[in-house]
Amino acid sequence: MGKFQARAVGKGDYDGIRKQIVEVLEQPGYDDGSAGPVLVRLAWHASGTFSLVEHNGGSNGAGMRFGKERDDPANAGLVHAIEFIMPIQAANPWITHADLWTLAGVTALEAMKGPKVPWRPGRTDYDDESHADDHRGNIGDRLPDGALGADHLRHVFGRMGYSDQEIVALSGAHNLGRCHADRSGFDGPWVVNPTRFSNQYFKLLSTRKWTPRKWDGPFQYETIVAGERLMMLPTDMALMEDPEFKKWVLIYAKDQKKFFEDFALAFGKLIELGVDRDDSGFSRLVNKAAREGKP
Ligand code: DDH
Repeated sequence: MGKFQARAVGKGDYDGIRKQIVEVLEQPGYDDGSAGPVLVRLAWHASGTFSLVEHNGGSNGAGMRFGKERDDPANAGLVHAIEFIMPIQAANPWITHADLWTLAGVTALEAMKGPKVPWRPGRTDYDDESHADDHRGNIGDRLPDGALGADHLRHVFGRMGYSDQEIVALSGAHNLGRCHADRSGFDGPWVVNPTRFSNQYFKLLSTRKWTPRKWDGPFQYETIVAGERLMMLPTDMALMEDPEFKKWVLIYAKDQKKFFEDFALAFGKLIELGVDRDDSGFSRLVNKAAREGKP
């Protein structure tokens, strides 16, 4: 693990927090040497539980600190992300966990040469698990299942209010990081350099020949690039199989600038899901202590 030492900065000094997040990213003994990808995934899983219809879930509350959501198999491994940045919150109790998790995601993206994603503070933390459950209901089936296809993607992302184009743009996050056999059961990275954000994922998805991997793990696809085995989930391949999705895969494979612009908009929308601010800028679904300025 890195030699990072968290420091207290003034209340509201989000740039001071960002600097420390950038320092945390360097993790020589972990995965590909960076905490960045798993921090992006933390921001996504914190937010991607939102339901437009039921109006619950979303990035407010930081419910993943509590048993039920933390232990959801879909969130396996995200405890590492939470632990990487925990010292920053411990040194700066004025920032909510929910704000820190989303800020860490956008800061990591930018540090990995991705686009700048708009971020605003104001998320509040649930006081306890029962509070979290009140607002979240049963979130177990809300995050996508990599073994499924295009209908499932439209169902999951439609529930959050996303279009086909936005689904494809967001899926480009798989330029980063890897699957871990001991977390999701799937295995390997999608691209050769998984700590640098780019449109490689779309290029590889649309140009390589992908074949089923012969192994005793879950069904996934593979291709070999420069001696390295890369992977795609069935949900990734669904983006090439469905004509509407494929159209956007081909556009993003050719035009990285367009991908970055669309990704920044879709990710910015993601981390605001369920935040529901009032005039003070704080979320209505509120932890009273945080609202009153207490740690
Ligand atoms: Fe993902 N993702 N994701 N993903 N994801 C995994 C890893 C990462 C799906 C499944 C998996 C998004 C969409 C989908 C990231 C970001 C985003 C893993 C591997 C699985 C499985 C977990 C593990 O074993 O550690 C599926 C299915 C979908 C979908 O159907 C669309 C989106 C929208 C994002 C986003 O950020 C906007 C990142 C980053 C990772 C790498 C994590 C790591 O630890 O490395």
